[in-house]
Amino acid sequence: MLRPQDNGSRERKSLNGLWSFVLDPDGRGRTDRWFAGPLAGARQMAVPASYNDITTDAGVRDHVGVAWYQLTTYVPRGWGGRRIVLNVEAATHRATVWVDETEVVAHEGGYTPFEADLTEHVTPGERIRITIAVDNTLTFRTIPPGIVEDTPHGKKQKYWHDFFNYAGLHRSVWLHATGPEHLTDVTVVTGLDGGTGTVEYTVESTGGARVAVILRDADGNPVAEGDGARGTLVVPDVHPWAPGDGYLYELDVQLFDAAGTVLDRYLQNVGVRTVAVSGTRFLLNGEPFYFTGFGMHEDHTVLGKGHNDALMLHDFELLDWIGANSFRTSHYPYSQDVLDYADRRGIVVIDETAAVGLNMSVGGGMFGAQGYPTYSADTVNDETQRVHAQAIRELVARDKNHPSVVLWSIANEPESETEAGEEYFRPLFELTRELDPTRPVGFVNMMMAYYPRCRVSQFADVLMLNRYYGWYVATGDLAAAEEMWENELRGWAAENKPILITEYGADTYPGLRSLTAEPWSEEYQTAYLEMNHRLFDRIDAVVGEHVWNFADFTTTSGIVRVGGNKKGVFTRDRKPKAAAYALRERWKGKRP
Ligand code: GCB
Repeated sequence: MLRPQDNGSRERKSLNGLWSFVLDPDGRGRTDRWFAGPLAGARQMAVPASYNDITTDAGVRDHVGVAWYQLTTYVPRGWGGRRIVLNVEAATHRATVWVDETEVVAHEGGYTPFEADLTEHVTPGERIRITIAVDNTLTFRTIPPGIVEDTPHGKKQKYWHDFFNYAGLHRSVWLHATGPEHLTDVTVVTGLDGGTGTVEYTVESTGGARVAVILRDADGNPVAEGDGARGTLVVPDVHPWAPGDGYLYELDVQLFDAAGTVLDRYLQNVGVRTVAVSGTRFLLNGEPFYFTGFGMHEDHTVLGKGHNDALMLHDFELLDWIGANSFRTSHYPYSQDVLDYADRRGIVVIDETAAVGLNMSVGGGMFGAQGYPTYSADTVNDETQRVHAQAIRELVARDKNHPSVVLWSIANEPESETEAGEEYFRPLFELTRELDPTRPVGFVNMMMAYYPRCRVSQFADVLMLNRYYGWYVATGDLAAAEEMWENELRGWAAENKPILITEYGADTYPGLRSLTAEPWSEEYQTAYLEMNHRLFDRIDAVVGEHVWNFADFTTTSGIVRVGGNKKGVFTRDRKPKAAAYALRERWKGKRP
């Protein structure tokens, strides 16, 4: 699937704005055919946004089940004879779409795009009614998993991950048009040999029309051309894409009819770079790379997980200010706008699926539900694995061309110390490598699968570890924490793989100060991070540090969360805590 684009051969029309919106707590809408007319009793809802925090109504915030969105719009008059497509960048977690009274598509998975061909169902110049039923329910057959408990006070959604189950149309919705014969996919794989770059391209299209490509540099000058649906372009004196230097070429892909008329066109950004793992080194363009940065969240006041360009730009400015060269899309695929911008800024990305919380023993029920085995016929099972595999397929298909993406993370903190975990993950690693042989693959290991208990890390190219010595373990005792952590880390270091510390952090209440570095104080967060850094600097196999978290974020409520998770180095509204200055000094050499 190609992202909608405006380029002279393709047009797109944004459907962002205010839609009609109504909750469906009893799940009657489908049987009662709510798509067949205007939604009764609807209020307005902003797209893109999570619906949860827009209103003042707890019923909206804590809704479990289906919510209906509806928009009446016009198909542009000039689109006669065109192929007309509806593209939804994200509907969390599952959606069914109708155009007028016709069901046109259904999709599972809250963070990857889907589309429906509307050509047969609409008339250019005429009005259409688009209705999208979005279901936020998490079950053992969804990624991420959850359970809905029927209580005397209504349905309650429980899950094993530590962020609020925001839902809705989180990203843009488009109508777009192409010619009937059109390009369907573009894949690029880049290489470097000294000062020469290569761009191996594969183009897919309907019909058998001729494909030609031109690669242009950032000034628009052609540097290589190719004829045919696949080939390798050679770029002498290449300007590689590198961390901090997001240099992009543009691959202009065109489809021609026999008379040489352009039928379709797609412009694909290309960053020429290589990724490899060698022993304990993570190599970008053949050079050892050390990751500095964060696990992040798409999480903002009012918007929830809704994408917003201004807030995105500000987050990248903060990454730059603090000296972060990278981040992980914890714990789901982020907006395509974020990845496009990371390409452009030269920020390195670890791209993660939404497979979080496949671990029923986390925190002794800290996140709300316990007493289940993780892997069993009734809990995480073959069907869950099938949904997980599909999530990996959609992630790789969406993000394969981003130079910023250097590593796939196929899950966060699953149960990985058991045989069942090993069996569950083996085929998923195989699948990811088959889909993309060019990038390393890993998953994020958690404390309960400490060295040498983990049975899944044998499949990973890179060891990604989340550890909280000094927070969840040896709370407040940094000397003990350092000793325990070092013992474990030295075990992992013997595995001869690069180690990335994907999470380490301490909840910190902004403004709470303490002379003796007490947990929750700003001083403790700084001292905790310093202890970790001393240790990482002693272990050669550590190739990166991602603090948990970039910013405070919303979680489900509970006794270990004070207005959400407070491990942010920035507050939720992006104000620095004291630790931000300490990190800036370490990562950028800048003193406060
Ligand atoms: C973790 C999880 C992350 C949580 C974090 C915490 O290990 O990966 O999602 O938010 O711990 O703060 O407990």
